[in-house]
Amino acid sequence: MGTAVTADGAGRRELAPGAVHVPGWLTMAQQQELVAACRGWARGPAPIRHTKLPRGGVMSVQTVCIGWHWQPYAYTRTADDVNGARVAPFPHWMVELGRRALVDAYQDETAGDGYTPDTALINFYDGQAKLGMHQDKEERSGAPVVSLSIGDTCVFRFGNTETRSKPYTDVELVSGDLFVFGGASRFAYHGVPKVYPGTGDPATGLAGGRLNITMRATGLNG
Ligand code: MD3
Ligand code: FE
Repeated sequence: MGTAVTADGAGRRELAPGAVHVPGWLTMAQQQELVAACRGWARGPAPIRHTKLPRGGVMSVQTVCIGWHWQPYAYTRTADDVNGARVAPFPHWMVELGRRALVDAYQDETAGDGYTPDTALINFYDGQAKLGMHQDKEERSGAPVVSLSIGDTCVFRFGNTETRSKPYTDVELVSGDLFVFGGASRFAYHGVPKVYPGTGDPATGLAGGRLNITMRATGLNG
């Protein structure tokens, strides 16, 4: 077929060096627990909001952060563009989930050793929300990003490290999917051009919309 994208028996796919998609990684029980945890963080201490952009717009996606608060284009401990509150701590159980994600994505028992994510951006997409092509480069660390998807299916667009345009690969992300972005893929452009409303299973606890959790290591102290 001449394609660089291959799947093994478990459905792992390496889209590009370091970029691994593991469909169906989360159990329904794990998805339910994550939805409940995110619902709590969405209420506070810094409530979920449409992030304000520097030129006066707002993002269509709604975001709440834990560990560190991100706003364009810096991390702080307090949500200065929301209510000034210190964000919720990054829980150790999520560090452990991130480490297991690296072990499974890279099929290497040692891949999670030394991985200590200290922030997560939790994005909520209603039917209209999308995320334009961007790079995540506020982190002072090349450690992998771990992405977990729950709820409605979306189109995830994985690009290249040079430009926000082609070449890119479109992948459907379904509830329960894991995606790890490490190595050469860590600073690639990516975005979410489309969410398919009504495709999620309400049994997750999400009646509608899409939840995405991305764990990162900021490389910051304090
Ligand atoms: C590749 N979130 O929060 S997850 C973001 O589905 C973000 O909400 C999308 O892009 C979402 O910044 C995509 C996949 C993802 C997240 C971070 C990455 C891919 C990435 C950072 C570097 C490279
Ligand atoms: Fe991103």
